[in-house]
Amino acid sequence: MNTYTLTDLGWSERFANQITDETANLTPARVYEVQRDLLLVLSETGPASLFPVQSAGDYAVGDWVLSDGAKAMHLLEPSSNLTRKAAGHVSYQQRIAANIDTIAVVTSCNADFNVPRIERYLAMITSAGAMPVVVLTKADRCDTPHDYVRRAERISPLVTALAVNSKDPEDVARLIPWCKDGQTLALIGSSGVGKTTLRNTLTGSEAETQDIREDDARGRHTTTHRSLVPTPYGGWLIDTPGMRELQLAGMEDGISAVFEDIEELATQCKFNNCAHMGEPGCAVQAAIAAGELDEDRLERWRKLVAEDERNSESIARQRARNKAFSKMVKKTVSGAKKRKGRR
Ligand SMILES: Nc1nc2c(ncn2[C@@H]2O[C@H](COP(=O)(O)OP(=O)(O)OP(=O)(O)O)[C@@H](O)[C@H]2O)c(=O)[nH]1
Ligand SMILES: [Mg+2]
Repeated sequence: MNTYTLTDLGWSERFANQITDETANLTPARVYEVQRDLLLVLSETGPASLFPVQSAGDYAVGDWVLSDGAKAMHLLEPSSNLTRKAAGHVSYQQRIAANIDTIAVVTSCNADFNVPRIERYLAMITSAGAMPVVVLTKADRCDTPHDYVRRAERISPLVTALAVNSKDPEDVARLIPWCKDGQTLALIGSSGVGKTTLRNTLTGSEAETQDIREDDARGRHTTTHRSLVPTPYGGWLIDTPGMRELQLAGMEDGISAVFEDIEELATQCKFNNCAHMGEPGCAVQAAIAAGELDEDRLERWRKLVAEDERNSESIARQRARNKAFSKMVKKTVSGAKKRKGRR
């Protein structure tokens, strides 16, 4: 692997400002892969592996850490932080990637294209503090790729969408502005949409890709871990495994941004606490009646707001339980030490 300057790696004043007198003797390094008990990092002196001082789940690909040569002693506050509620019946927020400037929602011009899912991703990306783009792959397999571009851009003014054949370097070159000169671009989306194919075309790598199932266009979860790789344009790319489950938590601001039209209408309702369920003077229902707002979109907004609230509450409850438990453990341990001391 080449060596890079800190600027090449995406370092900025924002991170430099977090260095204190106590940490001034440590070396900045950027995480390119999080393994179970090890962080793989890049610094000005080249690649290295570091032991995490916190649990591995506290780190994400793209993070900046300060290293003493063997351990990641300090984790710097990221400029953007992509998370989701961890999959399954657990209540915590899982970190996916950090310090990403732009996140591409990758979906295909086929049965994978799904407006509710794109809305979810957009809320996640906006809450993460990154800029979203929608990349519509497999344009070469579709007669009307521009219909997909229009449908994606209609979702929100936040969306810039482009249709590409992921195997065509000329098409894929349209992504270069987001992954050049120290900029980081992450690719997220379902399995089989062509994230790794885009990565291979952009970076000239040969990471494994696999055909999708013919019947329902679903992928086979070929990529199994997240990694930060250099592009030939002086920037960085994060390829991710296709996500099976995508639940929101703590993303109220992202939902508001994606559904700004509804939230704006809601400010014009007669009652502050209008539930838009048929109250008099409801601007949201009036917009539906006038054909200016899609009723399904209102339902999707309600669903995401409720899901985000539910998950945020269960995460807060779990945190409180963990805190109470560790307090109890500390008390028991210190009680035992005191008793031992008295003997
Ligand atoms: N014709 C065509 N095929 C594509 C395009 N993009 C991806 N493919 C094919 O779609 C299949 C899946 O692509 P991958 O790049 O493995 O998909 P992925 O998003 O990385 O999938 P996971 O790693 O499972 O999350 C492969 O057979 C690719 O060759 C495209 O734009 N056009
Ligand atoms: Mg892949």
